[in-house]
Amino acid sequence: MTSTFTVIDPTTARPIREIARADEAQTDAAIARAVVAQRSWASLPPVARADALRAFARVVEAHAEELAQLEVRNSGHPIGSARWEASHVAQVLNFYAGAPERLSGQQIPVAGGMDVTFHEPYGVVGIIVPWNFPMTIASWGFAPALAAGNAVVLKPAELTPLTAIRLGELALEAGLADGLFTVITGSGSVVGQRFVSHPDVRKVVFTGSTSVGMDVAAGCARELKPVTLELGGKSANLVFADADLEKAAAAAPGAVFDNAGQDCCARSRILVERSAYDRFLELLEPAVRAWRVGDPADEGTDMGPLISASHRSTVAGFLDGTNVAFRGSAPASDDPMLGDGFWFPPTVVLAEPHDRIAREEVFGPVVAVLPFDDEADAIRLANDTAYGLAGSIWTENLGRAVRVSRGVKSGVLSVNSHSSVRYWTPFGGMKASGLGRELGPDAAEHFTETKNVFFATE
Ligand code: TAP
Repeated sequence: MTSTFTVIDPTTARPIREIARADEAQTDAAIARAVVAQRSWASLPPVARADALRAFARVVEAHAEELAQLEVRNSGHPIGSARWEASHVAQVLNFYAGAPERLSGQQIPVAGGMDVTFHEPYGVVGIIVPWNFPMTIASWGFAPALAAGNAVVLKPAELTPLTAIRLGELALEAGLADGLFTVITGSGSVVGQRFVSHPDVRKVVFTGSTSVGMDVAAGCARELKPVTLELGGKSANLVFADADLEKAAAAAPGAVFDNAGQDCCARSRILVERSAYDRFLELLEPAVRAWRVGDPADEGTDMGPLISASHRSTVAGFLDGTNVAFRGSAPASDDPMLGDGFWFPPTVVLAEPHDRIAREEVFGPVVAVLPFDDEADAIRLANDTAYGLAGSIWTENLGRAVRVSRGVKSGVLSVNSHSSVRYWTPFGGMKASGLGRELGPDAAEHFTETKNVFFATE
């Protein structure tokens, strides 16, 4: 009998659906189908692969509202965010639909002949996705991997498989061959590990926690298999006294409480220049209190629930012994509609650099605020973490913005804004935040290996 798991709506704590849990043999069978589908896919003319990906994008766009509603239900994402995410998947597919015709190799001058390089697809790529942004993160892997001529097997997180399952169905509806893009539901320790150990999966893309990512990387090393890792973060939001403080304070809640803080790029440390510290907190408090936490299906909601009861306990545990400055609101437990959801109010904590709350990733709506003395101290504190994913710098001094953005060891920084993700610019982390880059103009090439061929002419 096939084992199953129950998908829960985090807004109501009620079950949504039972999903089959694939075992190793079923995973192997999907990989075997992918091997066959990849050969035909890679032999198509580039324009045919481009057209197929555009067709997939059109079908996703036509089902964007359905995908968004599914994400609201399965992940508790506010409907406005979920709509953005569904459209983003279509945009990522459209962007990488341009890649098959642009994956040019080189012609290198040599004596006695001609030397050219080819970007060969790996074959089958295994993609392991976390629960926080189920469809967007999936698309960052599958769109460029397919564009480069690979087949994809994709494992969504058990907590949030519904949009990935639907994307797999939409791929077939769009005309992609059976086996070319297969979504396999099941546990990380079985399906995910099989991607790592199976000899026919030639590259792995993993997004998730740093601890599991290190295990995945170690397993891939044993197989000499390339791996891309997108892991955790403890990103700094640096606010200098010369910044537009009103603007910086108004933007700060969105930078950390978006998706209930379950965002690897969350600016979960706000570092404020000491001379502006009190004023900044005064401005931050009303912005945090105005952050609307509630039913994600409601158009006016900024933030929904956390993903699970156990994750809520983990997040709450981070507050033990901390100095809470102020909190926003969340639906009360006696709310008849929403009381059983995994609610957690946005929380602002005053911290010292050595505090756990200032060092570890909470992955919830909690932000630590710390003062700094000068530019050098700001860079030192920003870098005083194992992570290096994202960060923001608020200053009206251009020279300082350049110096600090070069000094902070993070993969994705933004000045006077909190943007992190544009599909046409590179994304990824330094240090314990990851290995390799996703998105941007070069992502399809990262799903290929270079072949060099010399043709003798004499
Ligand atoms: P993980 O527990 O690491 O899970 C991520 C994915 O890996 C899930 O699909 C999980 O499957 C699977 N997995 C678990 N154990 C595995 C194993 N031994 N081998 C192979 N796959 C395995 O993380 P999470 O709780 O889902 O996500 C939260 C963490 O991810 C946070 O630390 C966050 O910062 C990080 N994250 C980073 C990014 C980027 S872009 N850098 C984006 C999102 C999240 P199951 O279904 O069994 O859990």
